[in-house]
Amino acid sequence: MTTYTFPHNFIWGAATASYQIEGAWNEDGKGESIWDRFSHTSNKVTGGHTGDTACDHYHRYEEDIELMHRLGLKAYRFSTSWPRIIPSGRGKVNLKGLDFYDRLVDAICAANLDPFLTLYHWDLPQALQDQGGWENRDTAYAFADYAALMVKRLGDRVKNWSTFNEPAVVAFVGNLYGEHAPGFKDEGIAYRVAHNVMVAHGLGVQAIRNANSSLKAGIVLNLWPFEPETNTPEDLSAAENIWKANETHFLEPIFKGHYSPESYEIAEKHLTTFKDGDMALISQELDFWGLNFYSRHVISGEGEFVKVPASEYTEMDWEVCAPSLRRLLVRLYQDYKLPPLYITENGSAFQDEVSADGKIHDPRRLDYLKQHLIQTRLSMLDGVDVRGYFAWSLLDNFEWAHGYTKRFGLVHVDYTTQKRTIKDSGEWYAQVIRKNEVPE
Ligand code: IFM
Repeated sequence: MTTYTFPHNFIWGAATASYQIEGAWNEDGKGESIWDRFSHTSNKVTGGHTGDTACDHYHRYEEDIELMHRLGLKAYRFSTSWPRIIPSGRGKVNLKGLDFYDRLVDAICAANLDPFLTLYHWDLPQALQDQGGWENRDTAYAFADYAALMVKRLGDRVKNWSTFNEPAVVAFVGNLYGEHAPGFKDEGIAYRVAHNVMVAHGLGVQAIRNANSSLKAGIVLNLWPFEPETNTPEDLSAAENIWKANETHFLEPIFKGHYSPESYEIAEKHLTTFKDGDMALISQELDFWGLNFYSRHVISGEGEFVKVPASEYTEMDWEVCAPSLRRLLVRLYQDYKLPPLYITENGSAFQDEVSADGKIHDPRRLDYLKQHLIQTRLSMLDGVDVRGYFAWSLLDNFEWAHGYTKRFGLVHVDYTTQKRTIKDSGEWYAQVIRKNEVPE
């Protein structure tokens, strides 16, 4: 039996995001976020679900940190809710909100976990959306002020700071496909949002470093490789063209300092707020970057998405294809000059049942995790500088437009009682962490 041993300093973690777990949507002075507004609007989220209570982490964070401790995690990736801290997005600070994150970070550190903080995981203050949201360049400056405030308060304990989680989802799922808050379906808005979010990232990196030069700053991108259905020249070129038009939209500006010709062709006419100096701001050197990887797209010669009959698909209808993670990583490190990498999210949604013994046997999630960890290790042996891995997610939680119908957690949450139960996959992950190796 092969075992895959990881370097002794490899960081094993799990991730969550504020809106998906915290609840307490209007407590202790918190302002409304675009996700509060969106989920409170009918027909936006499956079943009319909202994040009003979610996993009630705002009140139960100590219990959740105890769970992380039991799993043996070395690090915890979470995001802070901007409207909890600055209810109107700029100006007056809500001290109770700031105190919450202060207590949270203290408790994370007391449990010997390394906090990895993301400043923006989609819950924009609604007050800023009312002034144009990310389409308004001023939001980027407000973001930088928020970043500086957070660093001043938490930078003595939090070393790793990500500006944004998945800017592509922010821009396109929220503003072109209308499936996420704020729910627009407008190509122009989407491309302007994408650009302003990158500007905000650049300003955020500056703000983090100006506030405390010893910190590490990065960004988290979600990337889906586009792979050909077969190796015919038609399939290969169709997949490559779609990759370039879609997936390089953030990669090239951030890591090369210019838009790729393929994505700029569409973006250019919309970029009314582009300013000289933007690309230098956007492409500042980073200390690390995060990759959120879930699956791949398979493309036919006609440029159509195809399903692979022999493959397994998760509840999200995402193909399980771990080797494409390794192929993606190797390609990225050939195409770009990249800083060290954390896999900041990776995981799978499957239906779970609590069995008679009270346990959650989730062999498919366990196997997904195992296959992706093996491919992560293989990519490291290929030379990719992966420093850590964060499973998505610590807890079952609010899966955006799908509400609570998709469960990604290592820990099961009963949303009626808020009882947490570590799933088999979570127990298995704990053993991997303990031994620092993955058995085949
Ligand atoms: O739940 C999300 C997370 O918020 C961002 N990345 C993908 C996950 C699964 O869809």
